[in-house]
Amino acid sequence: GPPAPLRGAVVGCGFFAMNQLHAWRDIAGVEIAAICDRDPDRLSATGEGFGIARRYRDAAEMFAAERLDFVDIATTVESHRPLVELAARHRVPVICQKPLAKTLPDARAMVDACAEAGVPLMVHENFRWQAPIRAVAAVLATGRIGRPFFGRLSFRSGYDVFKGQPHLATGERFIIQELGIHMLDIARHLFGDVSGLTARSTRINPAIRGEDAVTMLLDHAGGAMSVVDCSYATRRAVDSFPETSLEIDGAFGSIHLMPGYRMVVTDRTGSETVDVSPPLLPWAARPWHSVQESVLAIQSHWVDCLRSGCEPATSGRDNLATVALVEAAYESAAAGGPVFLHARP
Ligand code: NAD
Ligand code: 89V
Repeated sequence: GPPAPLRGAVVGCGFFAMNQLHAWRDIAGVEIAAICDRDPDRLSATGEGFGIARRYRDAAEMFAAERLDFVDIATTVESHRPLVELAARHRVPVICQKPLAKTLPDARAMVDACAEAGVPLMVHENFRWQAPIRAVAAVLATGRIGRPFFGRLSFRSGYDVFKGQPHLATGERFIIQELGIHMLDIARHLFGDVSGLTARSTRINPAIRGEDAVTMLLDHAGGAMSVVDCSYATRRAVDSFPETSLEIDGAFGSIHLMPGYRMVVTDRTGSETVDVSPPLLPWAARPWHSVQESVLAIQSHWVDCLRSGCEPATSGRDNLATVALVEAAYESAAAGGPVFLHARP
C-alpha cells in the first residue's frame, strides 16, 4: 500500500509561510501535524485557517513533544541558525527559508550540524523552480544554443514589497540578501560555479535602511560571463513583478525570456516563441502566482528526496556557494574592487 504520510511541522506562520502551508495541503502523503509561531495571534489564525490543532509558541517545546518526519522553517533570517541546529539535535530533516544565514560561517555551521546529525537540509531557494526558469534551463541543457558565453538576469520593479513584509525596510541589508540571492542562485544554476564577482549597489528609496538597487558582473569558471541586476526602485508603465528577465547568448543561438512569460529561442534553424506562463494554482493570486507555483514544485521535490534518499537540488551544501556570492557582493560593493571566489566555500 502507500507509504505512511510524512508528519511535518512549520515554524513561522508569517507572510510567506501561507504559501508553504497551501502547497503542503496539495502534496499527497504529507500531513502538517503541528505549527509554531511566537506570536499567539498569528499562531491561532493560522491554526484555524488550516485546521491544525497542535500549536506551539516555542520550537524547543514542539520538538520535545512531537514525533516529526521533517520541519519547515519559514521564519526570518535571525532565527534560522538556532532553529536548524535545534532540528539537527532532534535528528529531524529540515527545510530552511532563504537566506540560510547572514554570514558564510553561520551557514557552514548549519550545514555541518545537519551532516553530523545525519539529517538532510534543503534551503527553500525556490526561484530556480519557477516554470519559466525551468523552461530556460531545459532548452539550455539540450545544447541547441551551444555553449553559453553571456547571460543577463534582470529583476527591476517598483512593487511595494514593504507593505506585506515590513521587515524588509528595516534591515541593514536588503536587495542583495533578499532578492539578489535568488538571482545569484539562478546564475550559478544556469552557468556554473562563479570564480569572480564585482558589485555596485545604492539606496534610492529614502524610507528604507538597506540597498535597493544592485548591478553585478560574474565570471563563471566554465567561461561564461553574466550580468545580474536588481532593483526595487524602478518605476515603469508596466511593472513586471515578480518576473525575472533573462538573456543567454550561446555559440549557436540565444534564449530570451521577456516580461509576460514569453521565451524566444533562436538556434541554427530559426526562432521560436514559447509561452512559459506558470499555472495559476487555485490558492494563488496574481502577480505572485509564479513564485507560489515554485513553492509547490520545491516542496514536492523535498518529499521525493526524503522518500528516495537523494540530495535536494538546493541542499544546504549546494546553497553555501550562493551564500558565498551574496557575501562577495557585499564585500565588492563596499570595497569597490572584484572579489575572487577560487578558494570558497
Ligand atoms: P514574517 O515576519 O511575515 O514571518 C515570520 C514569522 O516567524 C512571524 O510570524 C514571526 O512571529 C515568526 N518567528 C520568528 N522567529 C521565530 C521563532 N524563533 N520561533 C517561532 N516563530 C518565529 O516574514 P516573511 O516575510 O514571511 O519571511 C520569512 C522568510 O521567508 C524570510 O527568510 C524571507 O526571506 C523568506 N521569503 C522567501 C520568499 C521566497 O520566494 N522564497 C519570499 C518571501 C519571503
Ligand atoms: O522573493 C523574496 O524572497 C521576497 C522579495 C520581496 C525580497 O522579493 O522576499
